[in-house]
Amino acid sequence: MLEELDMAYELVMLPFPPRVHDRSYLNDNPLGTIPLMIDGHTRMTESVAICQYLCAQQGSTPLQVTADEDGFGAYLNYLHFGEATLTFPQTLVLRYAYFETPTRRQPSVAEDYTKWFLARLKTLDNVLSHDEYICANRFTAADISVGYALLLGCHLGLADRYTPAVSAYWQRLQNRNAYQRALAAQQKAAISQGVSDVPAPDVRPS
Ligand SMILES: N[C@@H](CCC(=O)N[C@@H](CS)C(=O)NCC(=O)O)C(=O)O
Repeated sequence: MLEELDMAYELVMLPFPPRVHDRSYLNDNPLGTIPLMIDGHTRMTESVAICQYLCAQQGSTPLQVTADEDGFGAYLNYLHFGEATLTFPQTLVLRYAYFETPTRRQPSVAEDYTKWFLARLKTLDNVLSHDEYICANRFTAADISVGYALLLGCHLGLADRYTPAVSAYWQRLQNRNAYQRALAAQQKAAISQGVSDVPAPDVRPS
C-alpha cells in the first residue's frame, strides 16, 4: 500500500512469530501480531484499516473507491473479504499444518480449511473471468487485500490449486511495479536487520 501510494516509510522486520522470538515487541503491540503501523501517535494493527487510513492521508487516490462511485459497495466488500473471509481459513492451515509441534498437527483440519479457502476463492471467478481487477474497473486497495491472501496461499503451497482466472489475476498483481518494490524493500530490510524474510516453519504460536 505504501509503495502504491509512493509514501516514505521505515520497515522494521521481526522474527516470526515475535510473541515467541522477540518478546520486547509486546511493549509496542500487546497482541504480538504483525503488522503494526506507527504514524506519530497513531498505532494500528488491522491491515485493512491501515489501507483505509493511508488512502485518507493522501486525500484523493484512485486506490480507494468513494461513496459517489458505482463500485463503492463492492470495494468495501472485497476490501474486507480479503482479510476477514480469505485469511481466516488460512490461519488454521498455517497453525495445524506448520506451526504446531508434530504431535499436535492435524492434517485433516489443514486439508478441510484448505478446501474451504479454495472454495471461497472460487467466488472471485465470476468477477475475474471478465474484469481485470476485483471492483470499480481499476486497481484499488481491495486488490491489495485480496492479493495478500493469494500471496499467503502461495506460501502455503496452494497456488497450483487456484482457478485459471484467479491465477491470471494473481500474476497481474505480482507484475505491478509497486509490488516488486515492496518485495525488494522487504528483502533489503530483512538482510540489513539480520531477520529471515520467510517465516520459520517450525515455530508454535499459542
Ligand atoms: N486482523 C489482523 C491479523 C493480524 C495477524 O493475526 N497477524 C498474524 C500474521 S498474518 C500474526 O502476527 N500472527 C502471529 C501471532 O499471532 O503471534 C490484520 O488485519 O492484519
